[in-house]
Amino acid sequence: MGTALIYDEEMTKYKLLWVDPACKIEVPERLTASHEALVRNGLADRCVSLPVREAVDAEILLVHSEEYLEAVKQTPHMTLEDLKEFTLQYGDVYFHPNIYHCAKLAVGSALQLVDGVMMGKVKNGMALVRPPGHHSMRSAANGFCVFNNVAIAARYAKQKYGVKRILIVDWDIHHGQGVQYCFEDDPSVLYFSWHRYEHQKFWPHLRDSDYDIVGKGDGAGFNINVPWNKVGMENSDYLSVFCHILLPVAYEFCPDLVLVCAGFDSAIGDPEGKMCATPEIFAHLTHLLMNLAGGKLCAVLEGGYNLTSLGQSVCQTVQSLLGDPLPPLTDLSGPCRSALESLQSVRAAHRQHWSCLKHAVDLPTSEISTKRVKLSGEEAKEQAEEEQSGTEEKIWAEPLKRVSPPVCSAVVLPDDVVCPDACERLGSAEELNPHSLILKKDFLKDDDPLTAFSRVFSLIERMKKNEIRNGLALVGDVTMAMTCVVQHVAAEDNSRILLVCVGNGNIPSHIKEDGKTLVVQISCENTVEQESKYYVPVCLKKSCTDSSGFLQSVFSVLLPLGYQYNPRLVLLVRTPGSEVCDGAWLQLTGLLQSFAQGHTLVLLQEDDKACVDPTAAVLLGNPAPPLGQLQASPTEDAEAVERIRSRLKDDWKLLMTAAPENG
Ligand code: Q9C
Ligand code: ZN
Repeated sequence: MGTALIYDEEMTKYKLLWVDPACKIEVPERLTASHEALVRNGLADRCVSLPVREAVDAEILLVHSEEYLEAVKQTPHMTLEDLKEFTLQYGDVYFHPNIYHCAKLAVGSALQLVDGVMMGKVKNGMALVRPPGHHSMRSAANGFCVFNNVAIAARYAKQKYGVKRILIVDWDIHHGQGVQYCFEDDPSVLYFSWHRYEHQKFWPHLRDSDYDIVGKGDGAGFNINVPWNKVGMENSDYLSVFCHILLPVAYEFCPDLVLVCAGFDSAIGDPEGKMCATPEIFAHLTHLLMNLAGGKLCAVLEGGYNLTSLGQSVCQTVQSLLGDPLPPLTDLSGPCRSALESLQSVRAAHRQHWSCLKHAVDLPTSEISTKRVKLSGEEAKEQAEEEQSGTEEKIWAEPLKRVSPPVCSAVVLPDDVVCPDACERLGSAEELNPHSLILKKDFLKDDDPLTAFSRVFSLIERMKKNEIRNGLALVGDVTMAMTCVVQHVAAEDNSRILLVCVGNGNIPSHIKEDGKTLVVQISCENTVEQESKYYVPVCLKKSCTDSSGFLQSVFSVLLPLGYQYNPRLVLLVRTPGSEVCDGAWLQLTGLLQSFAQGHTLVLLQEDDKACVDPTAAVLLGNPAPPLGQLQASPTEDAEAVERIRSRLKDDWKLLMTAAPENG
């Protein structure tokens, strides 16, 4: 099943016909630049192209009033003077004789995408549309938006497909107040938005956009606003919000469908957003949402006004939807002070609504984080001056190509284990096929262990050469296999291994101390061993039966550590005695594909045969199955996770969720 792309040149056929500085950035080239970037990078051809259609009145009326629809219907017949006049009643928007037609196509595109995904024609997709939608309200155009494309799509999905819970992620740099107003009392739609706010000094200047606006009545808790009170937010700031707010809440909510208000004015170079997150961040944001709702994700274009940054960001998003390996994110120095203040405020405002935030302590950090607790003194002054003159032109590197290796998953299995679905059993390493490689020989149970070793080592070598993306081995002794692999890989320069060990068991101390291996062990045994910067034992009393505690440690500890460590290889190990292969394990496997360009080696103990097929399916790029709405994790487990974060946050700044006290 493929990825849908919806685009029609017709939506480039309206523009601003008079002088209006507020609207001059919303140009037809936004759409052509996005589409041409997809074509140029060979991405458009890899998508399933779905036709656009005009939305009908009944669909528009799912969100908008009859009076407003009737008013907009008149615009194609208006003179230039009438259009100007009509426009004046709304904020930061313009009308054109063809915009009503385009606005119906924009809504229709979002609905076609929802149809494609809900009917199972495609697994996910993106709609490139103009005009955008998230600012438009029941009876008002606003912020370049005429009809609220995504809000209508959400109501449509509920009505037509009986979808129970919808998550809307609005990563555009403006607050989608139209979406908020539409669903603020509705607990079936969780709306998340981050937005440039600057304590209400930034457009649309609404009190309603602040962190303490959490929804009304039954909808309390289902509206999450993350205000950015400074410009210049970076990848670290965006990732922190995903790890410490959005992902835990989204998994607790357990949506049946994810809609993204995909605006790219939150990327570097954008004249509106003035943020510094690179286009690659959208590869990760997209990927991090792709294991929710069984992978049913529809992204609909909103803003984005730097044509270069926009094109690159659209490509990153679509490549993740297509399942290409994730680009590395470097320079993750941790969130800045202002971002931490926002994070802390949002978590506090939502503590009473979400169990995953109930135990969040967010004590101020004892130490001032180094580089990026900036925006004080000289630097802040320089930045203010730069902004006033408006001359600063951001420069960033073009994203690297994301090359899919010819082989996705290679598997080392004993003879008696049945080949996983979608894999072909091969006789030898030389017979690589495009999808999988099965090395039949039993690893480490063999009377010729050197041969067995060499197979796994050759698998790793091929990963390094990017001939294979990932691998899975079912072995006689996981601890020994893990030790050998780590020694083998750590022997060379620049090897950083992220070793994720699920289950009890001793990890040899030389691994924990080699300085090249970051070990995260999630177990249910109290460890008396020495914790260190590179050995992070997460002890969950109920980890074997409770996915909420397990996932909490994944979002709030493992993902931040992994992002900051930027490993070359992820080694994911299940030690004997871990319970049967469950949904949380599969989610973990999927989420870890964020790192090391997807170079993950999974080691399973030979009695874990039942885990092979589902794990292989996730390694092959299928979404992990949804876990169901999560219960609150046991208090002691939640507290254990919080303790780890506070112990390590000075070494690993992405673990921070509160601003330093001093400074
Ligand atoms: N300096 C979207 O991104 N304010 N809309 C413009 C120009 C309005 C943005 C001020 C921005 C609207 C979909
Ligand atoms: Zn925007």
